[in-house]
Amino acid sequence: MSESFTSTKLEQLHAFIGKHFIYTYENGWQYEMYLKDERTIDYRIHSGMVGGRWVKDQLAHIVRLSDDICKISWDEPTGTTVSVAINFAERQLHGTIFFPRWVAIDPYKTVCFQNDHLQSMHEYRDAGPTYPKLVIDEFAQVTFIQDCGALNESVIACAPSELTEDYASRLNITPH
Ligand code: FER
Repeated sequence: MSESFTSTKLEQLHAFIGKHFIYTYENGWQYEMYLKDERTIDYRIHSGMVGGRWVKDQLAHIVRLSDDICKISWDEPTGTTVSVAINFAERQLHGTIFFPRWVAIDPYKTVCFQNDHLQSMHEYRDAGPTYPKLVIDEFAQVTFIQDCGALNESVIACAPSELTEDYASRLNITPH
């Protein structure tokens, strides 16, 4: 199969770029993601094992699977790897998260504004232990979707705990 057939073209991602959405995994973990451009995501984690963590400018692989479905995959500075497929039409998502052992043992070490702590995340990652990994394989319900346009730095701009009550209730975010 030719490369041009299997790879997603930039114009096929236009429908997805700028999307800002909130979702809750069946295990109760609540996440917020913003597709900032065709290679970049910002996100906040509202509850769950690493609730409170937030990240800007994570490099990601974003592909189109259908007009309504895209898949986003990335490798964190912590060594956690994530792949998320989102069906915007049915407001359903499936995420697979591969946590290195050190994150499973001490999840709070990753709870921060990661951009300010990239060096320590890399040090933790390299110190391990990495194995056995903790694999989380969960469906989620998407509870909120809006379009914010590309490269909007105001979408994910503060810690989950710093959101105003108004904003949290408009976005249907459950305080943790
Ligand atoms: C997600 C699942 C996991 C997600 C992010 C993560 C933004 C990241 C976890 C981590 O870095 O510990 O759906 O979406």
